[in-house]
Formats: sequence, C-alpha cells, structure tokens
Amino acid sequence: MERTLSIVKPDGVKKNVVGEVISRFEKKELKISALKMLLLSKEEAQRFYVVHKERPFYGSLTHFMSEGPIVVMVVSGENAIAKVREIMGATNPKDAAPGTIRADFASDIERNIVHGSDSQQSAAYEIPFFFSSLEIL
Ligand code: 3AN
Repeated sequence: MERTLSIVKPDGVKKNVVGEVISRFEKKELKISALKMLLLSKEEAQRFYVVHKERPFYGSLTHFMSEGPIVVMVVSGENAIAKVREIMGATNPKDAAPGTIRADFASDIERNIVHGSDSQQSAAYEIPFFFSSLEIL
C-alpha cells in the first residue's frame, strides 16, 4: 500500500476534467483518501515546487499553478506512485502514450493537466504540504 499526491492543475479544472482524472485513477483500482479544491498563492506555489527553484521554467510554472483553482488529492493503492505516473503519461504531452491523461488533454509541457509525486521522498513532502493526518482516510 502506497500513497501519492496528485493535483488537477488550473488548466485541468478550467477544462472540466476533474471527474475524468479521478475516474481514471479509480478505474485502475486506486482509492481517493483525501480531496479538496483550493487556490494557491504564488508564494505557496513556489514552496510546493521548491525542488525546481533553479530550473528556467520555475517562474512561469509557479505563475501558472497560482492562476486558478486546483484540486489536490491523496491517492492510495499498491504502487500508487508509479501507477499514477503511468496514468498521467510523460511530462511533455507530445511524448505521452496514447490513452494517458496528458496525451488526451494537455496542451504543452507546462500546462499538462495533472501532477503526481515522482518518488516516495516527494510524496512525503507533498502530502503534508496540503493535508493534515486527520484529513487522510
Ligand atoms: P512531472 O510533473 O512529469 O513529474 P517535472 O517534475 O519534471 O515533471 O516538472 C514539474 C512540472 O514543471 C511539470 N508538471 C510541468 O508543469 C513543468 N515543466 C517541466 N518541464 C518543463 C519545461 N521544460 N518547460 C516548462 N514547464 C515544465
């Protein structure tokens, strides 16, 4: 059993694919253990993506992530981290396998609809960033 943090990004909320993303996780036997909608400030987005601080896209990414509401969720199940990343598809939608969320809905490498923790270490930072232990069922 593993937990991962997934986000439907502002472009996903605008495109009305929140339910579609959740449904794709559920169809692969993953469970939603916590869920909420919120609006990040630019400063909060910078803290969330602090690992990318030195990357050239950091400013633009954190601007995008704070431009509108997002849906954050804890997704649980066997191999949840790898499973969610498989369902999402490659970071760049041009490289994403057919049938993945990013291949089906993302417009470019930055506005790519969905986030999923890339490791247990990332999940251990990202889950408590949004949820207290009392909020995760
Ligand atoms: P992933 O989300 O697939 O784990 P990361 O962790 O490399 O990808 O990147 C985090 C986020 O930064 C991506 N989801 C995407 O929104 C954005 N991003 C990644 N690479 C680029 C890039 N070359 N140009 C613009 N934005 C990028």
